[in-house]
Amino acid sequence: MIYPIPQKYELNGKEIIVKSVSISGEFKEIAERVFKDYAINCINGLNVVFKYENSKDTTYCDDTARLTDEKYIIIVSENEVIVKASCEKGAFRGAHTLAKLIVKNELKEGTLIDYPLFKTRGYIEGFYGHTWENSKRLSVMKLMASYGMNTFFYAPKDDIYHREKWRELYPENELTQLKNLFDYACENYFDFHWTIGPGLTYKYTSDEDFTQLINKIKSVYDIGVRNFGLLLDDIPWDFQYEDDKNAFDSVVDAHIFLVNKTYTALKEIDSSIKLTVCPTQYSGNCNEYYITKFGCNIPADVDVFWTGDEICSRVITVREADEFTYATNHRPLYWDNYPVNDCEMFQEMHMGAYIGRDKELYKHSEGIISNVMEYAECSKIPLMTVADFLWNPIAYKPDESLKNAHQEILGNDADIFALFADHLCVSCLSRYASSYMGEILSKVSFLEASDRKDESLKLLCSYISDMKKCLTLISDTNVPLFAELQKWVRKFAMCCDLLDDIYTAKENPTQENKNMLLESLQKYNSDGTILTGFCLREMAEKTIAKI
Ligand code: LTM
Repeated sequence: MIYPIPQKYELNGKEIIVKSVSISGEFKEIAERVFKDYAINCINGLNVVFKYENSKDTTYCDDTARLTDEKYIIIVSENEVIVKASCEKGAFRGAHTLAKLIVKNELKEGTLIDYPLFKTRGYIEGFYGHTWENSKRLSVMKLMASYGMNTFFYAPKDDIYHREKWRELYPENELTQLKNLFDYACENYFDFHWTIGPGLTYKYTSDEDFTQLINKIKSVYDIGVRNFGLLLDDIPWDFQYEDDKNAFDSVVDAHIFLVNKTYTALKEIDSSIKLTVCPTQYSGNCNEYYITKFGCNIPADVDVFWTGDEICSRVITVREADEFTYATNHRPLYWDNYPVNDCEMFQEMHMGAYIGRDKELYKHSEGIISNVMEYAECSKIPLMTVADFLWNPIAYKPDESLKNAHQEILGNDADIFALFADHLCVSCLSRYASSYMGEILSKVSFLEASDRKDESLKLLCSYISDMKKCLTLISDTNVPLFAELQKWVRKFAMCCDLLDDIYTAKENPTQENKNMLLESLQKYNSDGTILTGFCLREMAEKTIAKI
């Protein structure tokens, strides 16, 4: 199977082995660019025609009752493949799918019809912590484009020009970097949203502040950006200035005033500008005074960010989405705080599959924007699962999507890496980690309790040996993913030591081995990095108690 899973996959005929292709048609250039990334030879091979077709077939989705520019159709016959799309975006998506089919040797005669279900599918660099280097930004964007995402929000809390020094224009060098990123987004058919968070020091009654805000936005407009975000999250709930206190009844009135004024000013600059806002209350029950008043008093075409019933929500439901829409006159655009692991979550590594979001949300929201971790390489893994869900939530299977994500990044090492990844999934989505380890350790205990000590030790020994192979793999800091995971790798090494000592104490339950195990358990527990679930500690404690 290829990911994201296409909507209508009827390639059931004769298998077609492709060694190289010859591309023609209106979208030839786009297709060749995409195929190059998959190392597919584009000379003298199977005829592939990328055809422009503007019809209901290539533009309309029954499932969403919406027009889309991302739909494509692939028709495969023995001597030819035809990819039909109504515009470049659709052709780009079709090229990725066809390339994946070819690379995975999954091309067969038949027809594939595909389109995304969620309209807005993307991620936001919106965390506290080290901002991503531009090279990382490009690398994540390229990958996510190949997984069908279409939206990026630039909102790093630690970019001083985004928040702290919002009044200051970007220095030339930084603006050039931003332009490079914007251009790259365009090449990859991403909607690029640049955002500003002035709320820490903004004076709502100050004309000068407003002029500076618009000037700053205008400076980014001048490099080509047309989508902007005004982020009022994580700012004081009180007014900072006496004049503001006297001018507005409450903070929400000041925010409504600012959003409307900004909206009007931006539309005067260019009516095509899109504005998204993040209110100061961005989670909750949807019936609170702030959010209802805020939503009902800003223009209908301004998108409103919402993180769900909590800042980091375990589940997001259709019912809550509808309540938000009812209360605010806006369908929520989810700022989903997963996989982000900043602030209090800094000891966790969020690499589990995306779960807990209603499949039908695509009919009840503007879309989902996933807030990433400061670890760009690590973020790629959960982000691929987010992308799979957003493209086709109906067919989405979290475990399979995660497995594919591991394969995408780790290739042949994916299975061994999974032994480490088993522990990296404690997050707001789920408090449980180490499900595979849990299975093994409970089998070990069962065999031991059934007086099958040899079998029990054998199983434990084989698991420890696999864990050590995994440790060798992930200790290679030349691999960017593993370099980012250092803190968790160190704890994984302690976990392997602890398992070793459990084994030794079980095999030879002497006082000396008991003490060694106690020491290693204390060492493991004193490191705050979050790794394994309770099963490991439980086994260590029970082993100690028995001696
Ligand atoms: O969620 C929002 C709207 N704002 C901040 C984020 O910047 C931050 O990354 C997350 C997670 O800590 N929480 C927030 O409140």
